[in-house]
Formats: sequence, C-alpha cells, structure tokens
Amino acid sequence: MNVRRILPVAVVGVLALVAVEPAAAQSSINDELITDLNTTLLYAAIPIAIIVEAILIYAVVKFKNNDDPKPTRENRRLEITWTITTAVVLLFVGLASYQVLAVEEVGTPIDSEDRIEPAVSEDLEGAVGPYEDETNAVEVEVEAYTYAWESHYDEGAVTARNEIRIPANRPVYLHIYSSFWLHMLHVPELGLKQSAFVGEYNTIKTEAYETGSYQFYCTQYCGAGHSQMNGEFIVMEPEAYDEWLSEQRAQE
Ligand SMILES: [Cu+2]
Repeated sequence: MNVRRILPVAVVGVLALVAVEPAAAQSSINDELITDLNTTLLYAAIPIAIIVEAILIYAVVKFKNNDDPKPTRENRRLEITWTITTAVVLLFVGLASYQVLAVEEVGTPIDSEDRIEPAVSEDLEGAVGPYEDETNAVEVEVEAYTYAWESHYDEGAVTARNEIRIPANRPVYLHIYSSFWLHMLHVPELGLKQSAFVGEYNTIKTEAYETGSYQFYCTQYCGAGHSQMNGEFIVMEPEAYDEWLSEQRAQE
C-alpha cells in the first residue's frame, strides 16, 4: 500500500460526506451562524484527519518489519512544513470563528450613537436598544427569579410567566436580568444563551425564521427549584404577535 493509493480513497470519502450532508433549515439567524461555522470547521477537519490517519497507517504498514530502526535526524524542511501547515490551519480556524463571533447576534450588541434608548422598565444599566433604522424591532425583558421566568413587554405593561413570545422575521432584543441571584437563559434550538445577572441587563439579539414553539430553560444551576425553571419560547407570525400583544394590553 502506498500514499498514491490511499489519497484518492481519502478524497472520495470526503466528497461522499459532503454530498450526503442534508441542507438543514435554520430556525434563527443565531442558529444559522453557529451551524454554518460548525460545518465549515468540520469540512476543514475531515480531510486533515484523513490525511493524518493515512500517513499513520502507511508508516505502520511500510515499516512494520524493521529490525534495525534508525532515529530520524534533523530534517529542517519537514519541520518548516509542519510548522507552517499548523499555522495556516490555526489561522483559518481563528478567522472563520472571528467572523461569526464578531456578529452581534452571536457576540453581544454594543451600544452606539445610532441606536435608540432601550425600552426597559427597571432602572438598571447594560441594556442595548435597537438601531434607529430598525423600526420594526421588538424588545422583550426577560426576568429570572427563584424559581421561574417572567417576560415583560411594552416596558412592563404586559407580563407573562414561563413563556416568551416574539414575532418571526423581525429583529428582537431580549433584555435579560435576574431579581435574585444568578440564572441563565438557554433556547438551544434557536442558538440563544445568556446569563441573567442581578442589578444589570444583558441584551441579546435574534431574528427567528421559523414560527413554532421551542423549549427554553435555565442552564445555570441555581438551587432546589432549578429543574422547574423552564418554559415555552413561542415564535409567532408578526400579525398574530401584534394581535396577541394588544389583547394582553387591553386585559391588564
Ligand atoms: Cu437554574
């Protein structure tokens, strides 16, 4: 067996894997960014893994009956090659990751002059409002306490328990905080995760593509009632959301 025979097999294996990859529908921009990065890194990792394994198997087979092994002497060309190759791989991983981490839906929205004041009900720092040109943006306050969640809409005019509702296809800012020690909001299917601190808002941004009901829960162990800290994250049609909100407003 030699490298010339192993390499074509490796290449065909990678291509086959790429071909059978199903085109998954993404539920939110956050989920899309994270899944795409994962796929990109996987496609870089698979050929590297196959090449390394192929060289290993080749060496095992070729040198298995060597009764008089000689130590490898200094090989400058080989050392330069693997140093540069590793640097290129790490640079690729770093750049690909940075491009996603720098996006505010995965990183954190940062306050700037072209944003409006956040619509929040508590007198706390840290909340970041939508951009001036995001006229259809929605802001929801998410409050964690021991042991449940409350979502507040319209600066506290409407409140719901263990349920968070947002419209699809509109920018959404979730201002998360805790009224009693540390908790963490996690909506796995939408790629959302952020700590709920006491005395400070943490804003995360999303835009959901698929209407439906997703589970959310506390992912920071917080005490005896931790397992009850879950609820429904509901993505609604924009018109249905507006209707629901005005109905709630009329009731309260
Ligand atoms: Cu918890």
